[in-house]
Amino acid sequence: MLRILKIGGSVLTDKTTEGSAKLGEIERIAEEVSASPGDLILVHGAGSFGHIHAQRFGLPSRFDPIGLLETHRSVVSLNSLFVSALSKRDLFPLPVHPLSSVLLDRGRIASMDPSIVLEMVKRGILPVLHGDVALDRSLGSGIVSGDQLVSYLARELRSDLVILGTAADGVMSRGRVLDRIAADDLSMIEEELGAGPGFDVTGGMRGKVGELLDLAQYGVTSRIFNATVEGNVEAALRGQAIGTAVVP
Ligand code: IP8
Repeated sequence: MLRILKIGGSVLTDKTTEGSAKLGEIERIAEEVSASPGDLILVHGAGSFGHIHAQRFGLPSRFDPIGLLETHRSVVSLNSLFVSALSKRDLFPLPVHPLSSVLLDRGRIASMDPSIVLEMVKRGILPVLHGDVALDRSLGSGIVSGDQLVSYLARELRSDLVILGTAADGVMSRGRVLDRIAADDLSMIEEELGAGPGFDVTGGMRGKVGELLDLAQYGVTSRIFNATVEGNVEAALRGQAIGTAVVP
């Protein structure tokens, strides 16, 4: 059973302050991942290690090689923190950097070789991808969100479980968490899908729901849950139905 887990940048970092990692949360999540062994691809968001930099350099609308380098370097440093925490638990993680493995076209993944991460999983490795800057063959520079990576990989690799840990309990409407959401419900709740606190260049909850509804078109159900609540990452990895299901 192949699982894909994304942990949002708002869980791992303080999105209001540049480069501030929540080290205790990174350790806790690594621990919860280690408590649910099995085939897994991990993706994480950029949080305050990417969105603030991207905004400063005018990415993705401006092609700025220095901005690409600075933003990438920063996200890689968050990736290294996460990979270190995972490797302490003998999860055999390896970083996979989208900048050098993804080509975008107008902001969407035009090419990426999913067989690399699949081969890692087959060999007992835990691939750890992240939201990143990338080259865009039409626009020059681009940003590939962790959410788009999840949607792409889940579709290409036919993942059995797709779960996104955020700092919210799920998709909210009128103050309560929705059990499920399908494409037809989107117009009803669109106004409520705001951005969370801090900087975000990839659309916050709105971007996330959009990517997962895209994935749902291929018949794949995914879940958005609160990864800041202790025990939830492990429960979601075990297939427990928490948060909001995004359904076909
Ligand atoms: O945090 C964004 O990835 P996300 C990547 O998954 C950058 O949306 C570089 C801002």
